[in-house]
Amino acid sequence: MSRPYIAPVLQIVGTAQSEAIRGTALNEDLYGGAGDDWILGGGGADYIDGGPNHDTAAFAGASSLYEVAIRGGVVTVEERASGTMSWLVNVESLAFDDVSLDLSGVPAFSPQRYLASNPDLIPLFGLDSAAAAWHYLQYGFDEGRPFHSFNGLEYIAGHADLIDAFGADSGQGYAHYISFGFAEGRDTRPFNGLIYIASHDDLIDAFGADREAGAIHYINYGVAEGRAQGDFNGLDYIASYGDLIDAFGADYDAGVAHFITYGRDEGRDRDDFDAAAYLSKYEDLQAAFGTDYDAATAHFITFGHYEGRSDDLIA
Ligand SMILES: [Ca+2]
Ligand SMILES: [Ca+2]
Ligand SMILES: [Ca+2]
Repeated sequence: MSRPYIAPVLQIVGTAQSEAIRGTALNEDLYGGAGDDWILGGGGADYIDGGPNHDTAAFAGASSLYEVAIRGGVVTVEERASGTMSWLVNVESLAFDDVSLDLSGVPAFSPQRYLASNPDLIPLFGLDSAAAAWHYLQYGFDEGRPFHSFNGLEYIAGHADLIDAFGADSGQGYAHYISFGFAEGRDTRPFNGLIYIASHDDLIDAFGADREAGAIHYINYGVAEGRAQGDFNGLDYIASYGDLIDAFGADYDAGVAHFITYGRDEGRDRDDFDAAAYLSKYEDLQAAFGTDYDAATAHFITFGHYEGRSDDLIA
């Protein structure tokens, strides 16, 4: 049962310090900002974003007066008597008069990341975080919408002007895509932190299969060092080995991660599959895929390997 969104009458924005923030009986948006904040909505339908660090949302009276629910990364606290509901993100603890509730296991939720992951919602909400979080709560969760598929660091890493403007600040990446990048038609996945790591032996040693660390390294150091973003191809790697075909199918990122975690140390080749040769042998594949080598490689992994086809021009 969905409820209408009620816009707040007040916004209260904290500082980067740890602090106590008190709302009123009105409907408010309360932002803790950085620091370990203690936030009291004070009644009404409040949107509370604790921000970074360990934050506590306080509610007057005993816990039995309230109903708490968790949907994805959004927590709701409803007053049983009135039915008034507040919704909270990035809050790590709830404090009632009689008891505290640990929320540290609830995943982080960025309304802007949610919008960037669901571009059809960008024209509806723009930078209105409270309304975006409300949409997730009322619709997005049940619709199975993703809330963190957009990667702000990889978005920045793939656009030189954004590296200059923002550095490794994922939040700026979300906001830029919502405000500008979406309308400009910018590529949302222009850089892959795993491919970057897999293409440089020293980064494999330093980071393993940590794609965010790869993006941060490229933004902070790699671009200035003139490093290549990398051309490791997860499908070509999988197609090179029958055991990987069986294990991963045509899962590009799984192939890249396997090479980083195991394949390099096992002495495996990065690419021992010749997609051009594979295509050249089969007219039906040429008709289907033209010169799309990735599509041909995916075909080999999913079907060709099991049909006894090969990239071997002699056989
Ligand atoms: Ca604060
Ligand atoms: Ca309030
Ligand atoms: Ca927090």
